[in-house]
Amino acid sequence: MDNWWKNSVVYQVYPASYQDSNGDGIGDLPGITKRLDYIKKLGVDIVWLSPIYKSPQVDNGYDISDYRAINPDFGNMEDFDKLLEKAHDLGLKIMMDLVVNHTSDENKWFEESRKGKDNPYRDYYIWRDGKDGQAPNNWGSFFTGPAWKYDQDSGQYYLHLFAPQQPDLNWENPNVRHTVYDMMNWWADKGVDGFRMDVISYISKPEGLPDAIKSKDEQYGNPEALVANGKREHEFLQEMNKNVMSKHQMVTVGEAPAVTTEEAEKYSNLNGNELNMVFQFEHMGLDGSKNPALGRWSNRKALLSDIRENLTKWQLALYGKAWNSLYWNNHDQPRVVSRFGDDSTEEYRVLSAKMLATMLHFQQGTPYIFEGEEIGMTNAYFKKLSDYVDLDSINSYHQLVDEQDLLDAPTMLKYLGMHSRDNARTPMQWDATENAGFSTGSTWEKMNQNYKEINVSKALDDPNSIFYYYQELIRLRHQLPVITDGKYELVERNEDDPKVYAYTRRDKETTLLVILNYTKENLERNYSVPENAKLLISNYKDDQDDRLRPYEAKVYQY
Ligand code: ISL
Ligand code: CA
Repeated sequence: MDNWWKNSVVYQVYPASYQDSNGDGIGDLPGITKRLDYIKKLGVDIVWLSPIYKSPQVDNGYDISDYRAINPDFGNMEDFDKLLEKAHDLGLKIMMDLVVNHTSDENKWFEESRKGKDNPYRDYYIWRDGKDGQAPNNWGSFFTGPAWKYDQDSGQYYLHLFAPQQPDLNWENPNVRHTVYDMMNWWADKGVDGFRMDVISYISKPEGLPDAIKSKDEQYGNPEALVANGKREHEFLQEMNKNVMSKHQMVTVGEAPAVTTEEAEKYSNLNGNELNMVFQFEHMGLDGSKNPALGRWSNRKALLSDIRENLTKWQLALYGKAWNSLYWNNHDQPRVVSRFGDDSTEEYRVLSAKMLATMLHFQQGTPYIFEGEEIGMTNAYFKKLSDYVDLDSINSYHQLVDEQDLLDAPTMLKYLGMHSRDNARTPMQWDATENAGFSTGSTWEKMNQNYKEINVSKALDDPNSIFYYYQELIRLRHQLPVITDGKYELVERNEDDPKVYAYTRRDKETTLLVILNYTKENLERNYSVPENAKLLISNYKDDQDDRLRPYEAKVYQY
């Protein structure tokens, strides 16, 4: 079917944290293969694998040293072929992560490139002379510090928007672009079904690489506004599409920080000459600090009014023009039940996880579920800095606490507990045995201590679990076209309600009415529900017309 991905649901696997098969404490491909039956049971259609390529793992595989080899910790190409074969036998598609804004500094292209100005690979990366003994411009890296690194031997600087070990590729160079397209075709010929494209909105850098705006007390300027959605962005993606996507049946999603709805209409336009959809980030920024110098580091709760306004904006803007992706979680984000829900009691954890799932899964777009979300895994809330392994968390701590003195240590630890990427990366909780059945060895990332209470085995034994609720949401999406195609509308006067979110989805035959209590309060609310409406799904066993119980979610069909 054309556009088969429109009523599909994607499940993201973070390979290092899914299932270890050989006791070295690191998840691997044979481990994932073994768990494909579980993923199939959930009912999803597509499995997105975070990077499995050869990599020194400075940024957990988002630093690739060989695009055509498997990271030895994860297995080898034969293991990958087996995984792909079993997935296809089960009717699951495999989506690979594609990280081509930058490579690892151990990639052979970069090793050549840094050999000198005359090397044929020099122009694969972004090298510049300094300015008055300083970096070429004032850009800061997204992982703290400057975005430029000086190379003694050649006397030039190279650009790295992320870690110094992640040099940015030069997309102005057609050889770079065609090398990337060849590599993508090689994977597609192998049988992979699509790509999730890492920070793809950053590949077209501005001419002249001008300074970024920066306030007096900031050490570096934030380059995001300059590098995102650049001048040649859409040209590059259309070229990629012609050279790769148009030749295969595949699904593509671009990770697109700083994307606006206007830009998304181009990236994921319905002509299909760029990408199928993009990940927008606006709803992920709603609980950031009010102080720009602190970025996302805060423990502020997002307001329902902000979430509702943002989701509604995207639903309306892209309708009939482009395609949304829907997500609460990924390997960079805190656990949604801890973030927008309530993990303070077992009852609230289960109710609020289902409420948030309902909010998202009845919207238009392709839903993404991050491993463990389907059992309501929570933030890890580590207590000590030494528990954290993510370079972004550790760098941010040192910058804000030690260098800039903007936060004291206990406050930053609290903020890490809310927003560190490690919260998403603690190993998958399979059962109540040691290390949650993830590994018999000592794990690369500390376990979340609550695995005896929250795990897959328990969820599968409980008919009221979050797992079966997600399974039902997926089943409904596959069954009811209105969830894929229906028009979204906010319920009248709902925009003023600070506690309840209510919307409809409608096609010629059917209307769905979604009503969600974002709070733990027992609310008096009377939403007019037609006589003939039937309750399609709810996180409570019975229905009460004029009340909304804590975190109640209900969907009527008429
Ligand atoms: O992780 C972040 C904070 O929540 C983001 O700023 C993140 O760096 C940004 O979304 C880009 O993420 C992607 O590229 C990074 C990699 O570290 C992330 O894991 C990846 O998802 C660099 O490749
Ligand atoms: Ca292993």
